[in-house]
Amino acid sequence: MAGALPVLYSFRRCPYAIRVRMALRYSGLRVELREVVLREMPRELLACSPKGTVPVLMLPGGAVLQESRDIMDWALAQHDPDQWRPQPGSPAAAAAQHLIDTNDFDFKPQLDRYKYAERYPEHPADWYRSEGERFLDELEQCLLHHTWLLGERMSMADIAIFPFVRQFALVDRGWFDATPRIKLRTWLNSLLLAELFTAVMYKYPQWRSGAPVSLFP
Ligand SMILES: N[C@@H](CCC(=O)N[C@@H](CS)C(=O)NCC(=O)O)C(=O)O
Repeated sequence: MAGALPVLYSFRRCPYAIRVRMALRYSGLRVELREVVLREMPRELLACSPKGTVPVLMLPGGAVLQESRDIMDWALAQHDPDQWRPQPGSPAAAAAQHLIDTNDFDFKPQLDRYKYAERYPEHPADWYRSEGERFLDELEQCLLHHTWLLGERMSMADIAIFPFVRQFALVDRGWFDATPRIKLRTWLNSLLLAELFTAVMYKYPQWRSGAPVSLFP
């Protein structure tokens, strides 16, 4: 019954929401999806999550997950068929934590400054781009050793980071494709073509109070 499903507030192009939708789809979990517009956050969302960001997952018991990483963890804790989560305490777990932290706390602000350079006139866009390239180089180094960021299998690190690299590449795809990071380009292209990504980019109409329920996936 749809009323008993978790409710996901999402924004289609938001990289945090993309990583969450990919994790939910991979885990085979179904939610009610409420597509929002960032400048018109619905009051139902603000009532359960006053910080006013997406994604947010409201669980049927009343718990609210307000961070994309918590939502990914919640999904994978229920069903993780290909072991996306590395063994706790393993070197792979430490590597995943380091890469995702660097993505969220260093690379994401650099991406925002590169993408919206006109809002940060202290430096030109190229300067912000070169700041972000340090992380791209780190990813390239990982991918020189194996197909995916942590090894020969896709993991939650790939999915947590991919939507942000995608956005960085999209700012100037010609520049990105001309850079010598061949492994990173191959990695990005294979994720862009993956059904796991294309399927979660379906365009849902903006949700408004009283709208019919949209199921995801
Ligand atoms: N740390 C949060 C960040 C979420 C976030 O910043 N989402 C953006 C959209 S991509 C947002 O909701 N922005 C609205 C705002 O800041 O007003 C997470 O991991 O979920």
